[in-house]
Amino acid sequence: MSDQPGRALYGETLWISPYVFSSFVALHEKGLAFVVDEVSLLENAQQADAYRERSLTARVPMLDDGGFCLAESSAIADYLEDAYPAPGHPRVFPENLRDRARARMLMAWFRSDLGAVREERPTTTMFYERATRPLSSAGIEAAGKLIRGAESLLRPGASSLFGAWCLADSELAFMLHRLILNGDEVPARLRAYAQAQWQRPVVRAFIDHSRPVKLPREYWLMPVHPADNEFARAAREEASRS
Ligand SMILES: N[C@@H](CCC(=O)N[C@@H](CS)C(=O)NCC(=O)O)C(=O)O
Repeated sequence: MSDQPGRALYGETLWISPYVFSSFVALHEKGLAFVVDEVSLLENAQQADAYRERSLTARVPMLDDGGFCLAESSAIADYLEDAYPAPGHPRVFPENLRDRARARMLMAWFRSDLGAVREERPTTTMFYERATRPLSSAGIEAAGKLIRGAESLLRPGASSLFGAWCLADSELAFMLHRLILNGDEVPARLRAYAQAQWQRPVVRAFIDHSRPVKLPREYWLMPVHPADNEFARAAREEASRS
């Protein structure tokens, strides 16, 4: 664990966490220098005393900003916007109050709803092997809800939700890529928007970051995954056969 005064983002070793992605993008877009300290969730390192005490949540991401530690990606984004405001630093949320509220609404929505998209199209299927099963009816319903929400906010031809990039654009592009990369249906307009957002240099820096070539076998065996998750179940069945 980094003991340098300065700024560190605690992420994870596979570089597949959507929440670490959010904090990584926010820090970069703010123009702040930081190091990434990788916590091995596979080895349960988030439960080590020192990390648990500093993060309170024993989860990643955690930001250490000169000794001030903060977990929860949405709190990290809010803190960065307040601690490093415009005009000295680029905004990560829209300037307009209502757009800002909408951006935060979207980010809260991605974290609290649309569970079937997150479960059936986990980030392992974006960065490692693609999903092999079609979306279930719950998955289709959640994907439809995501698509309808995005379509009603994104004006035709717009390359960002609120007139200029904000963190909700990167998060929406990330959510849509769960579907796009797995060959699920996404309307052309949204696909074009998400693919353009995907090319943003900071987004690419996360996506293209080196990660283990193969998804470690233990990943889906981690107790943190719900027992009824199809990927966790398949991994347990495979482990019991070998
Ligand atoms: N709501 C949290 C979610 C963080 C989260 O779920 N982190 C996962 C990695 S994607 C984690 O640390 N899992 C390990 C554990 O819960 O023990 C946020 O937005 O930061």
